[in-house]
Amino acid sequence: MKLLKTVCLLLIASLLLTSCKKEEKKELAVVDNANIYIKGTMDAELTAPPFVPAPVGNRTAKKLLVNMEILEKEGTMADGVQYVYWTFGGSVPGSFIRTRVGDLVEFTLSNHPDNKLPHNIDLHAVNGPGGGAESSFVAPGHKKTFSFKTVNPGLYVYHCATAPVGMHIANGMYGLILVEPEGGLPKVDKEYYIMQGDFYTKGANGDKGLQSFDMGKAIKEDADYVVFNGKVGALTGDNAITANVGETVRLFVGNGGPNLTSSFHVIGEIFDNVHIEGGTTILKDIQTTSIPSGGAAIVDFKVDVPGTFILVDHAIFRAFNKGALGMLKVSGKENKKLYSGIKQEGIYLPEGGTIQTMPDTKKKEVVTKIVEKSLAQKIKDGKQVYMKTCFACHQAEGQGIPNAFPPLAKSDYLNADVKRAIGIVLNGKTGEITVNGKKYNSVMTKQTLTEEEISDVLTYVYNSWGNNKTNVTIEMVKKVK
Ligand code: HEC
Ligand SMILES: [Cu+2]
Repeated sequence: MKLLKTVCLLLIASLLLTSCKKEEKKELAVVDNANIYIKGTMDAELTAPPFVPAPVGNRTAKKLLVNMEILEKEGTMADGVQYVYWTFGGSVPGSFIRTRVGDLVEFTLSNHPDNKLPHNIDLHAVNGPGGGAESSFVAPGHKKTFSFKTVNPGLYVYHCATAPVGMHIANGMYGLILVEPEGGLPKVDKEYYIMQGDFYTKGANGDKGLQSFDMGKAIKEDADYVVFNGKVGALTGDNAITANVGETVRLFVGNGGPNLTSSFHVIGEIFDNVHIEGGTTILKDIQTTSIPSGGAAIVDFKVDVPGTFILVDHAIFRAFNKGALGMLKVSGKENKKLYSGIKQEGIYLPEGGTIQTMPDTKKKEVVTKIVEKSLAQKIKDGKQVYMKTCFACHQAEGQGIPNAFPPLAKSDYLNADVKRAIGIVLNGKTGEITVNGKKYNSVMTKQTLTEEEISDVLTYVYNSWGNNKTNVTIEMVKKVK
């Protein structure tokens, strides 16, 4: 009996020991990727969606030169609807970057001289402060280079991280970078690049003309458009992605957000493999995969029958009412064993049947009384509004950001005309202005604030940083409105 006990104990001890050793090995593996030897230099191939660069295969790790240009340019959101996109490489999502573990990526980010704003890049594939954001902040007409080693295999989002971050992302500043494992991903027949994004426009969905960004809706997460690849119809009709019966298809799917999580689904297909959240874990036989904002997934499946397969965000109003709908057209021979098509058709008349009506949603008018607060209270409340709403652009001490956001501190422009300042907060501002002798030609979005909040925030601004101490009343705001 005693002998048996000792043997048992020894067995348990050795089991514990070996499991510890395994842990150790795992940790070493990560360190190993950081130490993979690089051999030679090559230019990275970059592609616009829905295409991806050639697979890495079994090439050795290299110094990989990535040259990406930021372009702010007008494009089409939907039929008759224009939007000014901010892009990495001229497309939404930005150019696809394909690397392997151990590559030393030398990244050069150029901000086109015609652009209006500074930008930067945060790549989720980077182990380093801000994912590169801190090293890549670049003004129009400038470029910056930084480098990083790819350590963790997976599919990663990159995005602009310049304040106000949400606005840069909402305007299209995101894309994907793939880090393939040693030896590459398994071979498939077709590969495509798809990325979801939500957009917020001044007008409602479908309102024609050039639409500008709506900060208020973005904060409320009330998207007018939810789309794949930057616009309604980027992947439908003649733009559909294609495959032939019998082929394997891999989709690199990302979600730029800025707000919404995607319930990514292909109608009439089942994903054979899903790299959930773009990582190394593979789930099999998946119907819908959740892709968080700022996340990605790699899905693959074999197409067995011909037809049009619809790609959707299965939060389904987004697909049929806001644009999150794409198409995969598969051609080839039918396979009746897998799918019969219609076998019989007849008429069915059940009893009853009701017509449903929509609930009445008439808005109730809210009447509020004007109550002027004390100056001290207004300054206190105004500071809160400022830190929430204006701070991202005009900065903590109202100093602004050179060449991008004008100063509010000791601003001659501000102090010269209070009505004009109220108008700017109410309606936003574009076009060239001169503040303290420096020219600015940029965009301030309309701020969705109440009259009271506008009177508070401007009173705070006027009573701070050496400005002329104007007390902006609610009455004054009402007059300008
Ligand atoms: C998204 C960034 C952004 C936010 C947020 C923002 N502004 Fe601005 N603001 C700008 C830009 C850009 C301009 C210059 C517009 C131009 O070039 O026509 C500007 C101009 C101004 C001006 C006139 C120029 C000056 O320096 O005196 C005032 C006043 C102003 N903003 C106040 C505010 C206040 C108050 C808030 C918060 C309620 C606010 N802004 C929020 C970007 C922003
Ligand atoms: Cu940006």
